[in-house]
Amino acid sequence: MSRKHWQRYLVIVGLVLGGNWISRTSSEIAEANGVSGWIFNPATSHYYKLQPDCPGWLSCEATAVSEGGHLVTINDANEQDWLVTTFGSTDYFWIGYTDKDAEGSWVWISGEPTTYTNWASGEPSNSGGVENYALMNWSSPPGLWNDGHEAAVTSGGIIERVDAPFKVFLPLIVR
Ligand SMILES: [Ca+2]
Ligand SMILES: [Ca+2]
Repeated sequence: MSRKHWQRYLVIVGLVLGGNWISRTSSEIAEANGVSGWIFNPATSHYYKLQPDCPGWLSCEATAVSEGGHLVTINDANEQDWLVTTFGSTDYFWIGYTDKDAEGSWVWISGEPTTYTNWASGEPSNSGGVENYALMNWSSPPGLWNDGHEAAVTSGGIIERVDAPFKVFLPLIVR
C-alpha cells in the first residue's frame, strides 16, 4: 500500500474504533476499565456507586474520598428520585449531608450549597444530641431523610463523582 492508502486505512480504522467507543454506555466503559459499580446519571453527568459495609458515616466518606468523590450531594428532587430508582427505596443509605461541625447548620460535605432538602416529618431531630449525619429512605414516600448518629446501621453510603472514574482516550486523528 502506498502512504496515501495507509493514511486512508488508518482513518477508517480510527472511525470504526471511535464510533464503537462512543456507542458504548459509560457503565460499559467503566467495566472495561476495571472500575465497575459506577452508574452514570445523564441528568447530572455525574457517576454514582454504592459503598456497602461501611461501619459509619465518617468511614463511608473517607472511602468516598479515596474513590475520587464524596458521599452524594442531592441537589434537587430529580436527583433524589434518580437515587431511589437506581439504588432502591427500602435500605438506609448515608448521604453527604452533615451538621457535625455546627449543630443545626447542615452542609454538604462536597462543599456544594444547599439547594434542596428532603427531611422526613420531625427530622432532623438530633435525638440524644448525637445525630449529625443524614441518611435517606427513612420513611415513605421513598427517599426521605433522617439524621442519625455516626454509627447508625445502614446498608452503606452512596458515593458521587463529578468526573469519570476512568480515563477517556480519544481516537487518534490521522492526517
Ligand atoms: Ca449531586
Ligand atoms: Ca433523627
